[in-house]
Amino acid sequence: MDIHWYPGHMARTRRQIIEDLKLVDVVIEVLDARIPSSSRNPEFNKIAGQKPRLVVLNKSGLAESEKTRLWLEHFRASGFCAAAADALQGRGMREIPALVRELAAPIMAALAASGRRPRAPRCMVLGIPNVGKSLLINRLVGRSAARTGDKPGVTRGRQWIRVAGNIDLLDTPGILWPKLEDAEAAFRLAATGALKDEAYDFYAVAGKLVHWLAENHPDALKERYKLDQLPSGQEELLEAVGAARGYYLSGGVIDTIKSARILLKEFREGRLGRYTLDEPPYSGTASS
Ligand SMILES: Nc1nc2c(ncn2[C@@H]2O[C@H](COP(=O)(O)OP(=O)(O)OP(=O)(O)O)[C@@H](O)[C@H]2O)c(=O)[nH]1
Ligand SMILES: [Mg+2]
Repeated sequence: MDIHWYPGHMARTRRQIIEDLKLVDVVIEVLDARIPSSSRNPEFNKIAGQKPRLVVLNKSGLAESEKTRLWLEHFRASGFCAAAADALQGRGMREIPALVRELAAPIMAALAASGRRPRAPRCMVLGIPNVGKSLLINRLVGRSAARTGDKPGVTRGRQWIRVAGNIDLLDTPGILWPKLEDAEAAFRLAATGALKDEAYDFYAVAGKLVHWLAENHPDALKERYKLDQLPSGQEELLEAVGAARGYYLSGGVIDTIKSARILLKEFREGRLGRYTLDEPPYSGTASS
């Protein structure tokens, strides 16, 4: 799978983030609950490692609950404060400001002790593209303060937003890291929608995905597309989906490109079921 995924603006954003980190007390690292490990930017530990951090597993409504629980356990065992959320469903929204305030409390206390004027805790929201940073912020503030969208790269510049109850949140554009060595992680990022369309071969990703579903969750695939049996190859599976849905080109040829697009879209929307693609490490034993 050929992935070109480090456009110049990400390098600029990364520099801006490093600059802005000096201004904030706490970092919220938003991960995709379907891929808590693949959606982790390994650079964040380097650039934000010193700040108190809350790890939020967002889109948890699209992930397997038990695996989300195990992932939370893993992050906590690794020393992070961690919470699950679903910004679309509005779940987990009360817990986050409370945890941010808790993490910021020692800094606020130190400020007060040094006689400085009290101010709201400042919190940067970090994460790879499309994990729901901006929607999470909107949910926390209870209005559409930040622009959101169902594709990566919606937030272009930084933006401060104040939450009622006194936290200042900094929305940031999603960034990836320059080199992706792990092809499996690249596939999971593409399948869940973290990469721009131009950055990957959607047909190859849909092919791999339909094959993964056929191997691991055949009943979900059969039920969604009303298939009695599943052929074995990727191409044949996309053909079966296209035939079942009536995606034909002139001459009776099945439009497998359309099948691929629809399959990816429906998978991302959770219409094929809730899946956690990254297996949680054994609880309590893993390092960060
Ligand atoms: N199902 C589900 N969808 C979500 C959730 N959070 C965000 N989304 C959707 O995911 C898409 C991306 O949301 P954004 O908030 O724009 O993502 P972002 O992280 O700000 O993305 P960039 O600005 O591109 O880095 C939108 O279509 C949201 O509606 C969630 O918790 N559950
Ligand atoms: Mg955004």
